[in-house]
Amino acid sequence: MEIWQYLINAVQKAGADHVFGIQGDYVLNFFSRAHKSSLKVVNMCDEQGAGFAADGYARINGFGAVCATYGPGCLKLVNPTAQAYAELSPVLVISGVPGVSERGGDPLLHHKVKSFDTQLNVFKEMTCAQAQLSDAKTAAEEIDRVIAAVKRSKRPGYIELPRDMVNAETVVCPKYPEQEKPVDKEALDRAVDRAVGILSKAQKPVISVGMEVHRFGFQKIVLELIERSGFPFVTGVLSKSVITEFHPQFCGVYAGAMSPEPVQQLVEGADGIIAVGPLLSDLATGIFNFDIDIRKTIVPLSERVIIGGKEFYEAGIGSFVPALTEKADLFKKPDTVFEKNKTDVFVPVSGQKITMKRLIAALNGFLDGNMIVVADAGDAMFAGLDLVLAREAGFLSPAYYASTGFAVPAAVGAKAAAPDKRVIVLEGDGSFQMTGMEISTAAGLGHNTVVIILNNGGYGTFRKIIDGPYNDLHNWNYAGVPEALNSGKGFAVRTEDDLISALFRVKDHPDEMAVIEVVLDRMDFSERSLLLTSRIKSGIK
Ligand SMILES: Cc1ncc(C[n+]2csc(CCOP(=O)(O)OP(=O)(O)O)c2C)c(N)n1
Ligand SMILES: [Mg+2]
Repeated sequence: MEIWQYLINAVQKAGADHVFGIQGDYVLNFFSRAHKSSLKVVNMCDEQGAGFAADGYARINGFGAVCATYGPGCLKLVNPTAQAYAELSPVLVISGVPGVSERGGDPLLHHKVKSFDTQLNVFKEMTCAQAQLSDAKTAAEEIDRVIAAVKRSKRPGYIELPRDMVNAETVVCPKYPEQEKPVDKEALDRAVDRAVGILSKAQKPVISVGMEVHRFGFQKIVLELIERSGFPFVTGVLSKSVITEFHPQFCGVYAGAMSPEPVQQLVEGADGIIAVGPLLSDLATGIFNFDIDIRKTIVPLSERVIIGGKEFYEAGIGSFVPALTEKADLFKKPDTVFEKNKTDVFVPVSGQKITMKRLIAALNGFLDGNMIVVADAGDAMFAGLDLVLAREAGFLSPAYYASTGFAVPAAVGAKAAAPDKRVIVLEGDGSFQMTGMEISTAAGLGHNTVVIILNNGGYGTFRKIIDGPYNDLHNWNYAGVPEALNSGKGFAVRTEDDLISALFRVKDHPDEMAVIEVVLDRMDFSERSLLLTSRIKSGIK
């Protein structure tokens, strides 16, 4: 089989039927072949957008791919690949590079930086495995090695395809199924007994569902633990909606000091916490402000379990959680009464200026289980944490690495991965000005995406920390964007009535793309954003 064909087959076998990217002469041959294959190639406006699209696709689909040319193309993928690495998104980066036969004497071929390997060296910092397909004999094996590492670790991988190797014949080697690491039954029993010891004494237990539950596909076994134990559960900023938020035991999104009062009390007042697969970043904990007794915590991770803060066992979520669930009779609390995060009901007040708080209340009435929300870094994400979503994994956000400009391109990937769903983008004006042009890609693909732009005149998040002209942006006619694209409908929302009529119109036109510009006061922030920035400000002083 020729290398290009093997690579396309391998991407498809890994689970992706789309690849996002932009071509260039080093990747043109591969691109044209991919276009003719059954893989769907999505041409984006910019490589950074392609990287975010592949990330959004991978977060929903479990594997994504992006393809770019050497140098200026692929180096624009650095930021989205870094985000995918930091937030466990399995994306394969494929770069067409100068041919093996062109490199003798180290010529100044266009797009080269310092050496032919500069790009590879950069990507080593943000990928779990790398391969240069410069030897046809081993190319197939190398492709398999990188893709297996991506699937296993849920981190990006990197493959360079020299342009003179695209049509070289590679040797297809037999596949051996990956051996699962055997479970140490004794260690597992010890861990479960110890956890049962904590939980059986707990009067106010809680389960916190973390990001790894989604990334490694443990939703089913965690849901079983939740239901058999009867414990209330919360999610975190990176795991919002991993389990449906319509579940009767769901109480809200916990983020340390950046949490609504009832959710903070539920978690910090607990005397037994099962925190499954968390990522305890600053943004997930209100800048590390959380008052939890570590001795009462049980933290199953993908490959180990930490109990009481110090003991490590050779078991991970996959074996530990079902074993703990089996003993649920020893600690279950089926009749516990717990307080949930409250959501406001939205009844529009005529002529009333729209605010962030009321927007979220209105969206809670608008969203349904057929929608996926992609919220960008900034107040879109903080405010978005209090949206209540019926759909599992219906909320995507770069809540740790926090690269602004994620949402519109990620929505292109999300829609490609879930074509029967409607994607709702929630993002700030600043983020939209960074990568919003990818709405053109969405329009070209006929997507019915709804982009809600929170226009607060600039980088609002920083106004509360240190304000100045560096937080201001030139104002656009955001509602005019669909007209410029010859696609979709634009709305400028200033009042509650404007908002409700825009949302009705959007619901009534399920096939139409829409941009809803929500004009907010410059100093109108969500409660969570205010809590966070006051912490940051006190750290800066
Ligand atoms: C790529 C990138 N550049 C800069 C930042 C720093 N940053 C964080 S929030 C933010 C403001 C974004 O503005 P907007 O999208 O309008 O959101 P708002 O703060 O107004 O809610 C910026 C620039 C970042 N996180 N990522
Ligand atoms: Mg803004």
